[in-house]
Amino acid sequence: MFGKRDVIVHGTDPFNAETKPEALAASPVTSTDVFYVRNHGAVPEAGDWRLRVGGAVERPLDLSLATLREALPQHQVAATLQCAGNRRAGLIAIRDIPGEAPWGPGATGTATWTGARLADVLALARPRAEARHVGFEGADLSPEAKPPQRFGGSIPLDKACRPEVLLAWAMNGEPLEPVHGAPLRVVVPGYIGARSVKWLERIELRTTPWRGYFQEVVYRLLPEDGTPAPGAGMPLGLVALNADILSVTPTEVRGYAFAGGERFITRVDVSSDGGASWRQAELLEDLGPWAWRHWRAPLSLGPGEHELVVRAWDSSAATQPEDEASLWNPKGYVNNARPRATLKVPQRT
Ligand SMILES: Nc1nc2c(c(=O)[nH]1)N[C@H]1C(S)=C(S)[C@@H](COP(=O)(O)O)O[C@H]1N2
Ligand SMILES: [Mo]
Repeated sequence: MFGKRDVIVHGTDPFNAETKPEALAASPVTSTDVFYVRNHGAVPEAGDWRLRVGGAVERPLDLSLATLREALPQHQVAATLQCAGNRRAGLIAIRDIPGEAPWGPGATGTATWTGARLADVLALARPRAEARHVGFEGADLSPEAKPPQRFGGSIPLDKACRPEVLLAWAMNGEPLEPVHGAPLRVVVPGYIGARSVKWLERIELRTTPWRGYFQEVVYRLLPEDGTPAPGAGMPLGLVALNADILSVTPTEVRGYAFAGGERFITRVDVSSDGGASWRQAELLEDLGPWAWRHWRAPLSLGPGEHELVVRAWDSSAATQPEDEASLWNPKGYVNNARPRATLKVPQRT
């Protein structure tokens, strides 16, 4: 079903599923068949497909996939996608968040994306001087939206012109799967997953950010006492520094750390005494500036109960907040608290 194996399913209509920790730990590049899926409506039927580029441009475009693939240089980027709701379960444990999926650590993953640079397409369309934002609209109709509408969102024009932002038709060297946005999706490294619009059909150059439901009402960080309403709270864009634990044994702890934005991971510390003392973890394979780092630290835990805590640091010298209690928000976004795990090592008999 859905061409996905061995995932934790949070919903079937629409399909939503996260990668199990052991599958994330298996490789710094997440295998496509277990890569998380976040959908807000049904996967659209494949059909005649065109990409239209319009709005504040000198030259509106109507492109076929063949034109995109053949007329423009092809590029690859290893990039981590992370849903703003990743790790929400930790916030729900503080106080319930009805109607939102209890994502664990697996609403994130890293893939190698292949496609054309959005910048190259924009250069053909020639944005007018007043253009400030680039909007993306998918082919999927979301019944969750008020009113029901296609999924969409925008990024600043400055970011859209960066070389890392791709219109991707392949993932991990294979044609993009329907559930991940075939035939074409945006990949915006460093931004929340919601801006990497799947089933892309329309690009709109704008003077203002996207006004649709998925940017004006949701995917916004509300104050603790706030309620979702158009324009309420702050729009999420750049991903915040985050990390989680993927496996623990008495001899080793492993996990991921993702800096987000244009920052990179500089260090990961591990404590096995509840945060009283810290030791540096080893950072594993470096897939480039847009991907997470896996990390590992040896442990030698004797019999008893041990409280593990992890804190990642990024290139702005920021580290993760202490705990979820200080981060709770009504939609349950951006849980980037220090991950914790309790390990009981039995007495040897
Ligand atoms: N058209 C469309 N694009 C979309 C979505 C969607 O529901 N429809 N979900 C977004 C969200 S919230 C995330 S986190 C990522 C997830 O991408 P994936 O399902 O390929 O992992 O896609 C984004 N792009
Ligand atoms: Mo998301």
